[in-house]
Amino acid sequence: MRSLPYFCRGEVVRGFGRGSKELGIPTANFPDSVVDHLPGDIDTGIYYGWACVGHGDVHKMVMSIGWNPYYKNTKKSMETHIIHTFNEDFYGEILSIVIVGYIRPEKSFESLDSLITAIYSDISEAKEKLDVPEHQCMKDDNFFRSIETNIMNGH
Ligand code: ADP
Ligand code: RBF
Ligand code: MG
Repeated sequence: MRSLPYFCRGEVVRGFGRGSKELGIPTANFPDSVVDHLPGDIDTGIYYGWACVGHGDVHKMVMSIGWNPYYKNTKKSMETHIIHTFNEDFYGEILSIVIVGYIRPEKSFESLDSLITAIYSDISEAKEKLDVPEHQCMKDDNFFRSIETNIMNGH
């Protein structure tokens, strides 16, 4: 995928509310405007990278891009699970992410439990892969430190 690393940011909007309630794994959803801007060579699937909420710290993340075949969604979504415990929800805040690598395609599962097990395995894989120096340096990218300037300049 030639477009990786892929940097983007956008407001955190409401999804179906299933992430935390049904799976115990909250995912911050991007609006359609961000989803529609994805380059054509970024396929649907599960990815890992770095994420930051507003001016906060940069954390590891895993994300799902696509139609969530287990739920048969009709709208493509980009959902980020930040590997960090937040005390409060952050709907309406600006989420900045960089996608650095691909894990697997989206799948449908026999049960909710097997979907949850797959997501936990994605989280461990992401944690491990993001520790290599090539990916660690992305965490310190200026993109995460100059949010106002970047927004003013339309990036
Ligand atoms: P929705 O369907 O509205 O996206 P979720 O159940 O997926 O609902 O919950 C997502 C919301 O949970 C996020 O928008 C954010 O405000 C909050 N949240 C709390 N902790 C996290 C986290 N570690 N990663 C992502 N979102 C989180
Ligand atoms: N949904 C699927 O239907 N199939 C998947 O393989 C799948 N993998 C996911 C992997 C990760 C790391 C995350 C964060 C989500 C994944 N989801 C998948 C999306 C999940 O169904 C979705 O987050 C919830 O439905 C809440 O919107
Ligand atoms: Mg969500």
